Amino acid sequence: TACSSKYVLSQMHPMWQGPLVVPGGDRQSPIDIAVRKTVFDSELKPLVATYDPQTCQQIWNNGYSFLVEYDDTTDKNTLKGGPLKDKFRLCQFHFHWGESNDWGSEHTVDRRLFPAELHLVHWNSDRYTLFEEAVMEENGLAVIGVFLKVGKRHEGLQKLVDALPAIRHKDSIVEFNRFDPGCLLPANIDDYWTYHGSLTTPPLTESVSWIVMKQHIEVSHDQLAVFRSLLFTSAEEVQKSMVNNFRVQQPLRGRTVRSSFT
Ligand code: SG5
Ligand code: ZN
Repeated sequence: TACSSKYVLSQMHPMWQGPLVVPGGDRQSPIDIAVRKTVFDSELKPLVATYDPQTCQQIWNNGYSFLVEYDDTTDKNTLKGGPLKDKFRLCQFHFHWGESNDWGSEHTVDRRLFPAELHLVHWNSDRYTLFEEAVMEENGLAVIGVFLKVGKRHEGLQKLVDALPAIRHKDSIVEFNRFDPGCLLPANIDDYWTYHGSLTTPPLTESVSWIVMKQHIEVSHDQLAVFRSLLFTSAEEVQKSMVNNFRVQQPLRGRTVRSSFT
């Protein structure tokens, strides 16, 4: 199975305290999407994302990124279609970003880096009853990736940006309500790439159907600057800016990246 082999990860990170034994090896994420090597698959359906802003609960700094969490005890936020055979439920979204606008995304397109990347994390609620269960299983998770580019200010994102100063330090949590995650999707969600991969943070399990949007969204330099004002550290520690919270790229190892468009 995907989790049978183990190897020692040598990458160091605030969240990856020392060498860490992780599962897997053959289908890790993130990857570079080499556009000419992607394969068009006419069987790929349009994605159907249905979100209820009322289920938004809180925002927290987990010491690696900030997470906006949703009530996932019922099927109020679902993702279907696309490459997915089952129904998936949103539990949280978060971002990865760089210290400058020249890098920060986890995935790349023809080696092109973006200043940030959004991840909307969903788990398979047809087959599993809890996120924690789905995380360990093949086909347990579906994550939508959206690239952020610097341009004009993103109105939807601003409500989130305004909440960030309250969770500057690691482990801080504040209530956060009525946020529609759909407002962070690009206008065209029918064009995407998809491949089988892993979580990009511990537990790094190879349980993820990745759906990476072709279209990016635009945010302002000032909005990204507020992301960079967050801290990896708690109030007692020497301040360390939360930047460059992305994993290094992983080998494709014979996998195919499919595209929903030509
Ligand atoms: C898992 O992977 C982690 C998230 C982590 C994403 O969903 O969840 C767990 O391990 C809980 C069992 O971590 C948490 O939710 C903290 C408890 O998200 C982050 O750490 C924020 C970057 C990472 O998913 S990803 O592959 O989309 N980057
Ligand atoms: Zn992520």
